[in-house]
Amino acid sequence: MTPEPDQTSCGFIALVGAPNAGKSTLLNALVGTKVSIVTHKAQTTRSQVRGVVTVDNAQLVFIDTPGIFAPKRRLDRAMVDSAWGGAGDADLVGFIVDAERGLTPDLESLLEGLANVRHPKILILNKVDAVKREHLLKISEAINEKLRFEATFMISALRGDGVADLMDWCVKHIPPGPWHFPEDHLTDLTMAITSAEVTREKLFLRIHDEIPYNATVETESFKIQKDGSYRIDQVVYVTRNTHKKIVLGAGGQTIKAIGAESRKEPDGDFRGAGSPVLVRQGTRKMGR
Ligand SMILES: Nc1nc2c(ncn2[C@@H]2O[C@H](COP(=O)(O)OP(=O)(O)OP(=O)(O)O)[C@@H](O)[C@H]2O)c(=O)[nH]1
Ligand SMILES: [Mg+2]
Repeated sequence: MTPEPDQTSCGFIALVGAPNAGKSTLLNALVGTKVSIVTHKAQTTRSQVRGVVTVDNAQLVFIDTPGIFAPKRRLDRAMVDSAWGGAGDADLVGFIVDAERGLTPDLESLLEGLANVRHPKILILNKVDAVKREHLLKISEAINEKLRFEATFMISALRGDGVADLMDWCVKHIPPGPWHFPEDHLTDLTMAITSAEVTREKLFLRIHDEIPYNATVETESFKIQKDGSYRIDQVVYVTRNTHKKIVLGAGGQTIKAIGAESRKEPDGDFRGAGSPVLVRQGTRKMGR
């Protein structure tokens, strides 16, 4: 039963950090299902993705954000602005650091930016599965010397280690207030957007160099069929004709494989009967 609004708490917690730190992996671990796409490549996430966790009387809205880096292109600027915007809107800011990389000069400048964000911050050292403990303690000390954090967590988003402790801490530190989403809500993204994101993930995994960074995926139609499967028509927009040829592959093999992989998502939500993916050359607003 949903508790009375005067007995509930609700908090927005932004997950910010350098590209590839594991923010999206952490969001998925917190929510318990895949809501944000993940690849081994930096700059996968292009705009904010909210993941909702409702435990007892508390609702936690985690905001996955694009990695923060020195922007070069217009899209880069939009991505970085979106990340800082996420931090500015939140009740709590989780700063995710790839412990394998440690305190790099890029991270130092990110910390300087973070100092301007007024909300309480927590430090989340991720990828502890790949780092020796003494090294972790050194990084933690060095970062805590630079900026005040309310708490430090050492986690492996990939394995789930430390994620429950982080969640418990957040539950205890969010303000009282009414919930923003229904109890069973997991994300603010529609299935049309999530399915386009999944295809973009497969594009990132299969196509190399700059092509996926310049590509956008759009769901043109999303229909539930009589047998319960989905029919999803999508278009991949690329900026150059040469890119179109590469994304299509010889005889359309590459795009066919991308479509097949998208339909194999573990949750099975996007398994469509036909679900063709088209490739067009043209420009599109690149939000995601
Ligand atoms: N070993 C290890 N790898 C991890 C862990 N968490 C994430 N990764 C890997 O790090 C890579 C980047 O993960 P993402 O979750 O996409 O990182 P991100 O911070 O969202 O990256 P952007 O969206 O590009 O900013 C992927 O290959 C993940 O599998 C972890 O705890 N341990
Ligand atoms: Mg991401």
